[in-house]
Amino acid sequence: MALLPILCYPDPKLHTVARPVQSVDGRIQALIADMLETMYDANGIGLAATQVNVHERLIVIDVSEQRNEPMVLINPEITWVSPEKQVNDEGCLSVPGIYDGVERATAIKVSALDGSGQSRTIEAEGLLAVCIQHEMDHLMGKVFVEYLSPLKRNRIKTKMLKKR
Ligand code: K1U
Ligand code: ZN
Repeated sequence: MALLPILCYPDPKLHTVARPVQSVDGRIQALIADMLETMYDANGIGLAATQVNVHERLIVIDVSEQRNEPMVLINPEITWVSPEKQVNDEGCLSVPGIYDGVERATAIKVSALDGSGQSRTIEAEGLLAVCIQHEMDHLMGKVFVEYLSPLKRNRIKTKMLKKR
């Protein structure tokens, strides 16, 4: 297993649209193991392959308190979103130190393959629903700061560039 470098905003590679995973083979299983290790090491609750510069539709998540309930979503598709929306504070491992409110659906249904290539349907609410929507945005090349005002976004961009 290996820790993978995480791309930092405003790296243009974060805006790449990911392609579907063609086959859940040994290469993908090794990537899943590395992404889980990287997510736990960074104290994140989720990580999209885009963030480690792999542009395939794969995300890992663990929102459990004990950090022992890893979830793998391959080729995820949202099949239902609740009409109810809520603003939650979000963070991002690609935008370290920045937290701000984003409006998301409070509940969603998602179909995806798991780490063994089995088809799954997930009904999510609360933090899990927020995290899945955040990670699926990454796969579409969208970073959460793009929901913020241009003024806030530009301030964040300047701060991140100075940090480099
Ligand atoms: O995608 C990522 O960069 C991971 C990100 C996921 C996320 C956190 C919060 C809301 C939506 C999505 C993180 O894990 S940020 C760091 C973190 O652990 C965290 C931040 C706020 C609340 C809970 C956890
Ligand atoms: Zn993120």
